[in-house]
Amino acid sequence: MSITSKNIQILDFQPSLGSFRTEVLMGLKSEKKYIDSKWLYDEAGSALFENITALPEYYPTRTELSILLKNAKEITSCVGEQVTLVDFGSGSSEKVKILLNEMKQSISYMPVDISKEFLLESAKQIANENPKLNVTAICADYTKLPDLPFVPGKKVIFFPGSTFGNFEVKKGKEFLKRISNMLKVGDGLLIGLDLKKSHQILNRAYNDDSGVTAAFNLNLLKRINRELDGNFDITRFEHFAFFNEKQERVEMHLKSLQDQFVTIGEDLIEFRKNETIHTENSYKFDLETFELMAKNSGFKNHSVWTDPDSLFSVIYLEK
Ligand code: AVJ
Repeated sequence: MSITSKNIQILDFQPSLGSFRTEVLMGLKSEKKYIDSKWLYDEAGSALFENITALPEYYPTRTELSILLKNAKEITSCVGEQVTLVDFGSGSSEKVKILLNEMKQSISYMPVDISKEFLLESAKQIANENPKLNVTAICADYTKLPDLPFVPGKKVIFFPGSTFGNFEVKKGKEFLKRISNMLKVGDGLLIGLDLKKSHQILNRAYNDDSGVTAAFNLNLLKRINRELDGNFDITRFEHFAFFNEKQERVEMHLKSLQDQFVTIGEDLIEFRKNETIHTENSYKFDLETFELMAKNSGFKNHSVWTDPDSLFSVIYLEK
């Protein structure tokens, strides 16, 4: 489906309800229960994530914004001004606005997000605010996107927020290779990565006092109830997040508070007390390791910007 109006075009590859059901049941029937973190982002989940980004404990968003703001001129001079910016996981598009502000030339913008309502709202707003900008909103799971629409000229993929950290190491390497294959020589990837730091800061960031992260995690069960005819009693599950030192990642789980059965449509799922559903990984990086990974995926030069406390980094990689 493709709707056209003024300077905005919409391409809809939203994952089907069937694929949500299939993945959920597969994950809940496996030995170690898991559900991929992309399913956290329905409309309610995306709104809850926006609330997370404003929490005092959740340093990544404000730190990345400060890096982008402070270095906007330098970053856009690396990225170039006449480019198509492809924004993976665009959400509210707040971060890309900093770049678009610096890019005075007319360019085009392609936000890609799995959460349709959120995507359309922010894409329409950007299109209205920038009448000369060509906006193509793509509703899709960007890990499954086979290719991008053809655009003449330079393309830069913007992948902020350390969302790359959701990938397990092998998947992350595959993703970088795939991105690199989507790009021509001279195109680029501008990526935000969360850096390794004290466990205390990390644990606090995913266990905020006001319980917003818990609500974000538990919303996944509510979503299953709503969309897949589930009967999770969310008072019998609890948010559980911690830094896994060996794996270098924050893990988010939903822990069953008792032995119980849950039905999803016709399917019956058994939980033992303290058994968990693994709902997210959030890897924390050191720059040397990531730069090596990028080199091995076909990227050449890179520039790095960080904050004074080295909490977060923004990296421009050129193919
Ligand atoms: C949007 C995936 C980068 O991993 O920090 C925030 C999501 N999960 N709090 C992250 C999230 C719990 C976030 N990413």
